Order: sequence, then C-alpha cells, then structure tokens
Amino acid sequence: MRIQKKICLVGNDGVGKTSIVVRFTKGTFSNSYLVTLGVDFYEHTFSKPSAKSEKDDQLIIQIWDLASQISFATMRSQYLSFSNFVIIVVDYNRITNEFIQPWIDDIRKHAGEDVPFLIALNKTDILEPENAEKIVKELEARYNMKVFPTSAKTGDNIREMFAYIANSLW
Ligand SMILES: Nc1nc2c(ncn2[C@@H]2O[C@H](COP(=O)(O)OP(=O)(O)O)[C@@H](O)[C@H]2O)c(=O)[nH]1
Ligand SMILES: [Mg+2]
Repeated sequence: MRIQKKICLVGNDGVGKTSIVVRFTKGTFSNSYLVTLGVDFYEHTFSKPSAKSEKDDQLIIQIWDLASQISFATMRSQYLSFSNFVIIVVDYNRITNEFIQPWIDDIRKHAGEDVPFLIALNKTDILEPENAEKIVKELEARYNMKVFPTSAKTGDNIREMFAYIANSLW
C-alpha cells in the first residue's frame, strides 16, 4: 500500500519553518536566514510492515514550506486547501496570540474545519528551555491543540513531531 499525504508549514517570518523541514529531511541546520519565496517542496517516506503483503506499506509525505508574506496569501490559501495536516510554527522566544490565532483562522478558512493541525514551538534551545514543558501545557489548554516544543538547531523533538503526524495520517 502506498499513500500520499500533504503537510503544510505556516507561521510568521523567521520562526524556523524552513529550518524544521531541512532538519527533518536532510538532517542539517544552518544559522543563515534563507528567505522562502512562495513555496518550497520536500518529501519524506515512512514505511511499516504491511498486514496484507510482504512489501512494507509506505506513507509518502509531501511537505510544503509556505512563505508568510502577505503577497503570497492567494498562493498560500490554495496550498492550504489541498493539505491533509498543517503545522503552525511559533518562536518559543516570542510567543504572542498574534503569531498564533491568525494562522488558526487562515487554516480554518482555507483548509477547512476538519483538517488537523498542531503547533511546533520552535527554538527551545535559546531561552529558558527548562520552562518549555509548562508553557507547552498552557498553550495546549488555551488553544485546545497539540504543541510540540522543537529545536531545528539541536534536532530536538523534530522526528517525534513528524512521526506523530505520520501516525495520524496512515
Ligand atoms: N537557535 C535556533 N535558531 C533557529 C532555529 N530554527 C531556526 N533558527 C534560525 O532562525 C532563522 C530563521 O529560520 P528560517 O528557517 O529561515 O525561518 P522561516 O522564515 O520560518 O522559514 C535562521 O537564522 C535560523 O538559523 C532553532 O530551533 N534554534
Ligand atoms: Mg522559510
């Protein structure tokens, strides 16, 4: 069995969307800032033993890294409308509602009411990582959604987050 699913990453400029996907698909990290124009595509394949055949089942996820600029709003809304899961990336060092709620509204409007999403609370390696657990719990309660504290720099929790998403998409 081969299934293909699409995942979109959204979030304000500079929160680490590109870094998260590059860490996950290539295993690398760069301190330099690479501006995403429009959309970048990445792919990753998950495999697990099949119940019915000798061949492993495969889940191919296409990851769309969407630019946050207003000028790409139309393009973003089209990609969102085709997505099966959305990751909202938020910078752990500057958490405010305006970095979260507009993205939830955008997803609801363009991806539809049923498309699942979660928050990647990224850059936990910078300030007070020891408080992350408490902040994650607060955000989960406030927005009623799953929150993964991540670091694209150290790689912390990146694989776990994509594995969680893959599990929900099989
Ligand atoms: N310390 C730290 N820096 C990060 C992390 N993720 C991204 N960055 C840096 O933040 C900046 C913006 O990252 P980028 O992936 O281009 O953000 P995007 O605009 O959301 O795609 C770059 O300088 C990255 O090196 C992280 O987890 N920890
Ligand atoms: Mg980017």
